[in-house]
Amino acid sequence: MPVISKPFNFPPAHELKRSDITTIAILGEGNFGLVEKAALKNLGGQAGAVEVAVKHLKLEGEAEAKVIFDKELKVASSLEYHPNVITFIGFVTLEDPRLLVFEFAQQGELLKYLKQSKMTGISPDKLVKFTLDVANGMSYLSSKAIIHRDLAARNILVSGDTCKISDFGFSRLGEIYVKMSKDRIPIFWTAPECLVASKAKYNTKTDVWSYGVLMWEIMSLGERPYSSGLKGRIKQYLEGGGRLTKPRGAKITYMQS
Ligand code: ACK
Repeated sequence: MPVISKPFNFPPAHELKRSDITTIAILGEGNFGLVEKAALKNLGGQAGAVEVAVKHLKLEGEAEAKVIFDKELKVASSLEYHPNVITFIGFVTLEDPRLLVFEFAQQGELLKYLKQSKMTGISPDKLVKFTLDVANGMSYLSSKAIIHRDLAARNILVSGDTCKISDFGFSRLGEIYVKMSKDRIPIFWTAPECLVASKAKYNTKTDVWSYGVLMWEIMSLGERPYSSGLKGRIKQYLEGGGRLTKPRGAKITYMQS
């Protein structure tokens, strides 16, 4: 079954028929419900089916899941094709369970991919290419005034040799102030100026901070940033000049100024 790896003639994201979607396998749990691999028929007059990833909105409870679903629908709908951003194909919103349908990325989450590559080996060139892929994708998002706010290796997908930005449930259009409950903040990826109880101000620059942590995750092959002991005092640690340590195994030497 073909995977959507380059743009072909299909319409912008639109309402899809549930009857055109056939589940192939369950991939895991996403931010607002189950994620499945599926086959989608009748896409833009394509003969046969294409592989897609389908995100389900949980049916019961959790108003928060619905909010995240709606945000992801809104942001994903504003995107056009970009090779480093997961392609949004369409949605089912007229009947339950509601679905968001994306391009299927064969190799799955970057974080798992990096951890596996500790066993299989991976070239430094490929790691550098991954960092460039994410930078290209983020440059596109910022050109559309989208702030991702949850940039991390767990939210990047790998398709062939290419990284694609995914998971727009916490993304916003334009510069904003948000009050977030503390436990929803991915603290080790968040810029220190946003580690406040209310009115955190996010913008492209705060995404750049997260991108730095993501580069560290790539170069350390999926290790967790910072020691877990810093959890309650990461803001003070960063403001005091503390930083991520050199990724284990990195051969980079830093120039003293
Ligand atoms: O490593 P994975 O298979 O990649 O496990 C997670 C799981 O669903 C929960 O998020 C996978 N996943 C999410 N979106 C996609 C996608 N568009 N293509 C392929 N796998 C996906 C993710």
